[in-house]
Amino acid sequence: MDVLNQNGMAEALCTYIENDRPFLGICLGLQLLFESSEEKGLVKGLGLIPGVVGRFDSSNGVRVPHIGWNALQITKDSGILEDVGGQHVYFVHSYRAIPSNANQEWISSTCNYGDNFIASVQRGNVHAVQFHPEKSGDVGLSVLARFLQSKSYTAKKATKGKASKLAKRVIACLDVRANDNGDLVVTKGDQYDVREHTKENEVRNLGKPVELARQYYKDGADEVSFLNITGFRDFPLGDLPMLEVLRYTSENVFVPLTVGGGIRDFTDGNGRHYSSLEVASEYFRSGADKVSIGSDAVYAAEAYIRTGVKTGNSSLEQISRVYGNQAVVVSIDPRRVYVRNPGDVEFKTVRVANPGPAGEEYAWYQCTVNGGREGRPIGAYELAKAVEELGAGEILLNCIDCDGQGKGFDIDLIELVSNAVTIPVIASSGAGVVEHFSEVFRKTNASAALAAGIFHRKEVPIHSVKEHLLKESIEVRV
Ligand code: 1PR
Repeated sequence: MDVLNQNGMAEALCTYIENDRPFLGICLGLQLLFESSEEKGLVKGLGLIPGVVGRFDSSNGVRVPHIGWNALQITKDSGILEDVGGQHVYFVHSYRAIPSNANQEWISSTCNYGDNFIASVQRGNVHAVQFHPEKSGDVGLSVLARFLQSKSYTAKKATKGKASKLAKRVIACLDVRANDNGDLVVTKGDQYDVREHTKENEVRNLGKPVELARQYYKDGADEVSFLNITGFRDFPLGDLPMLEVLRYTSENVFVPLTVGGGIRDFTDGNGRHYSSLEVASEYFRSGADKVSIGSDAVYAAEAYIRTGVKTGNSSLEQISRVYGNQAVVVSIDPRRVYVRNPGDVEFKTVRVANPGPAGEEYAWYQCTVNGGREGRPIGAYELAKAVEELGAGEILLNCIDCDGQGKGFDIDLIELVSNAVTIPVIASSGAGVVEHFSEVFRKTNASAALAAGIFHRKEVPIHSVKEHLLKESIEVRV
């Protein structure tokens, strides 16, 4: 709104909309049509629709940000949402507008997430949607196509979809790094070891990142993550192929893309300083929807716990301040450490389902940096709570012990962390069969489950995972 006001666009937009010219607002583009928003204090909007945009209330049990796929409840036919009733579309936001008598005439669909909120509005040729059609797969593309056809809309009877909860997400993860010839390849480790155990000891090569991402999109992945696993030692903006991977992928993949690896402040060989915000901005401009921070988030959490001070300078704080919490994922790489008694360590422990090698009944989960190479004096539980306070919008929870083992997710760890925070948690590491996905969703509060090896090796297709979850009455996007 500041920018629109400064350059005179706010007034021009109001005139444009009042003249019923074709308009499609997306996400903030819907929110700015309202009178005001509580985000960053009370900010005045364009004031075309009565109502105040407020934050979701996490005290009624929902995780904020609202990230993921929900079905729409169509309340009137707006032309562009034809056939969309009951289908899942992708949302990512912490603030929303609430239906009221005063704004009722505008509402074309609502969605339920803790409470009922406005998912789309329409009057004449003016449309706005809270969800992201550009990230909602074929359903979203059809919404955009209908808007672009720009015929005059004649009201038809609205199709009502059935009530829907937030769907559980299935995410395909591509660990990417340069192989010994300098080509960017998708690789996959066993407990983070990505080298073949052969004489040549080469980096395991499981395919090309852009092609695989496209395939997973077609197969029904709800999200695709790229982790530049050697980003911690190379300067990511020097890694132009990674930016190209994002650019090419986003031309054909219309679900959210996350990119991680090496996001931190950096000074190059010529003494030029790059802030982590600049690094992240380049990723966003190249097509990423979220960035994922690993090592740098561990250092930031350690400093925050030690001093109790939020400096505002960590990568986590810098990026979430500008792009919003929902754009910042913290990727945790913990390793299980067994102990006999909870009092043996200063970190939060869990009673483990399977005792340790010497019969230990408890474990804590030690965070690591630099791709698991260095253990740090902080537990996954403590880290998760600290990064939520510093501005993380989501946690990608790996587990070095389970990575690549195909024996199932670490339920103890995922339960521990997902109960510690109110932001969404993505369970990662260890998926081997479809039943592991239903297990993690039944036994923990994870919002999404991520897998790599089983998809790359074509052992379990994504659609089989979804079919299984549906059979188990777990809501997913189909
Ligand atoms: O520390 O900010 O530079 O970020 C580095 C990022 O790279 C982190 O997100 C870290 O998790 C990741 N990473 C670093 N080294 C490795 C490695 O494997 N040697 N990959 C690595 C982590 C773990 C998962 C994996 C799941 C599922 N990969 O993302 O995809 O464990 O695997 P599975 O289904 O095959 O079991 P920074």
